Amino acid sequence: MSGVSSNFFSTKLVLSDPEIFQAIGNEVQRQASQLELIASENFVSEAVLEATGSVFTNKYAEGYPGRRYYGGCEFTDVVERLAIARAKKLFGADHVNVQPHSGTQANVAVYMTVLQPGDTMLGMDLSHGGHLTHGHPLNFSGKMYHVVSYGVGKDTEKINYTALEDLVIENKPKLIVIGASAYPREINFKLIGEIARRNGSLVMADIAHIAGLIAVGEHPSPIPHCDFVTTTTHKTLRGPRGGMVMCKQVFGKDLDRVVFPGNQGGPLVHVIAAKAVCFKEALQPQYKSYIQQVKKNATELAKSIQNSGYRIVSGGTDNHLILVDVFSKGITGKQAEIALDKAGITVNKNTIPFDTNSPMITSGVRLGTPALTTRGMTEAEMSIIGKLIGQVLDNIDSQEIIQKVHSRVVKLSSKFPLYQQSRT
Ligand code: DSN
Repeated sequence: MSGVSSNFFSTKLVLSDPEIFQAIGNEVQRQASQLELIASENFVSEAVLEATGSVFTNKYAEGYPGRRYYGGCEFTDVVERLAIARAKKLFGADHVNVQPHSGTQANVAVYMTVLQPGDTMLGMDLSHGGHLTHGHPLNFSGKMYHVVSYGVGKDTEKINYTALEDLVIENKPKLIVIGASAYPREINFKLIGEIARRNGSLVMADIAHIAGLIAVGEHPSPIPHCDFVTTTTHKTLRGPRGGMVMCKQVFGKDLDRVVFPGNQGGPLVHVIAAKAVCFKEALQPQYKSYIQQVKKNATELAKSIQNSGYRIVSGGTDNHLILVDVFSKGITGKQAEIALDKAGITVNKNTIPFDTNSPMITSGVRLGTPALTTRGMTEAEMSIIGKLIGQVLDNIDSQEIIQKVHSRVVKLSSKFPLYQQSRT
């Protein structure tokens, strides 16, 4: 049972929809018995789960607090105002919109606020750590705008700010997008802000991965330097699955109009309630200690994997994630992901800078520590997990070794229970 109460989830479903009840039960067990190292995932608190599953899912509330297109929004307004006020306090933002349904919707909202189709924007190449919505040719962003991509230096595997500025001077983008989904190093938002101002560009920081670190001062904040800051709320922030935009006051009205009615209809009020709960949690001192431990754990995990003989992209990490170059030892990211999955260690294959393999194969795997840190694991466990990862990667064709590692994974995870309390 790995520390999960069998009746943690509702007893209503078991009668009305046993198939979905079973799938949820299986997922609870999977999350509890495996080592979750996907850098963008986390385990929310029971309070966040409760708000997400609340009766606010029944409510239509198109509009904004005090200006709705539906009656009966008095408690919805309480929720949305609290979410906005807490987000402002957490990040020091001038203006906040908590309605975007996802990180992608948040980015769409900013682009539509300041760009016209065909305008030039600068974004980080996906294979260097960027995100699909930062201008990938298969994404709406790459189809709708003229995108110029920047990346990391070949020698350092860190963002090359000089090359980035050269691209800005050459292409005069209306918007510079800075932020990443697979970049283990600190981002110099101050310098990007200076580059943008020197060259007459606007700048948007997408902090989806590092929002939690920024909230507690464990990564420099983009707020003073960027016109817009977007984020998801479900990664290091440890809230419900959703998005948010923060911006300078001058863009607030236009941005709000783009989110609704421009892009979305009714907000997900139950999710906004859960966002408010997550922001309150992130304002507590325990959350800062949690994030500090996330970073220590990532550093230790990187060291342990390195000691097992694997190359860490850029030589280490400054945040919550690590990119491991497995292809330098002759295996692909896809093979590594499958073998680790069999051992109960969940990661995702990921391209590494200048990858020679396709995105479906890749030369690397991406690992992050937010979820395991939520479970209470510290450096001692990271050191063990790094060795277990090394054993699996060294023996991807040995079912015997993978099975042995799997037994150790089950034992280790059972010592760090997840969702112990029954809700019934
Ligand atoms: N898919 C997310 C991640 O895993 O980083 C980014 O949107």
